[in-house]
Amino acid sequence: MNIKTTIGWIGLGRMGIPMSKRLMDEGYPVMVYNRTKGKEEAFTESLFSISSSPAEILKKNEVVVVMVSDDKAIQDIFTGPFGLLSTGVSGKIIINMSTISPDVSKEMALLCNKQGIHYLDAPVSGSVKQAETGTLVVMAGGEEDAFQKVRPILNHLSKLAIRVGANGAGNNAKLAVNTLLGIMSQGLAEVVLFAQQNGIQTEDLLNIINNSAMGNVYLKIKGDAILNDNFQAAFALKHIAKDLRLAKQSGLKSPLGTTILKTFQEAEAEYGEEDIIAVIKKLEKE
Ligand code: NA7
Repeated sequence: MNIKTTIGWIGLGRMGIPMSKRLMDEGYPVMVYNRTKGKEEAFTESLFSISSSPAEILKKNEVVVVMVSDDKAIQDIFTGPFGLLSTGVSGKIIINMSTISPDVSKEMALLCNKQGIHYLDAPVSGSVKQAETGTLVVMAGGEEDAFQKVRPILNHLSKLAIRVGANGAGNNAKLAVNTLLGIMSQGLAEVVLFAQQNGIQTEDLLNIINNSAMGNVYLKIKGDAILNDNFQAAFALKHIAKDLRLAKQSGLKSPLGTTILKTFQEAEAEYGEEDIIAVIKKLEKE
């Protein structure tokens, strides 16, 4: 796809801002829309314009990327008044990068296809830092042709963009990946607390884990967060609770999956806005 492809970007949250910025920095003209006004003040780039509705975004751009929080947000943006599907235009490509339920994704894909719009579900693995550095992992569901057309755009956002099947497959792959994220987060929190109870310094335990065969980037980052008492959300705990609920709807009923869903749901009211690893504060109270 030509470098001059115009991109409409919907959703200027923690992920949407750095991701859309990257495309502007790559020379794409980007038109942005966010439900709450003022978020666009984050941009100093010249190649952007502001839109007042998803409908206008679709009319004026070839490719539209949607990066919002959940199923409800997607339904509002696609089927609400002045939503994407209120326009009647065809031939465009919509890339839905939000983590939502595979069922809602398939429903939106069907509505888009009826209108001659190509729909790709393309959620990402990675957080704000990976969004800023273009090192996310994109897992896409939808037509191969549409995927190949937008691949140059996805390549600017990610270190790996992979098509895993038809519509909904990207969402299911994301739910699998995030279930592992939840399991690893709760696992790390549990062993840190266990070691503390037995008089082992957290720093020592993390040093051991990081230098063992189990050491990995994720455990290092979250271990550092625990050590520094830094629970500012890179990936909000409320989002993992949402993803695990979606995984359950998609059929996840394994022992660990069931356990972490319960933990994160219980933690959500108090720590939902904090980082996923704030689960340690909930477990500490038990
Ligand atoms: P954030 O930072 O919580 O941002 C959420 C975005 O979604 C933000 O732009 C919201 O607009 C938008 N939103 C939420 N509800 C709606 C509705 N009903 N209509 C329109 N727009 C809405 O999330 P992240 O950027 O961290 O994460 C985005 C996705 O990536 C999510 O699926 C994660 O699981 C992974 P607002 O500014 O509130 O008006």
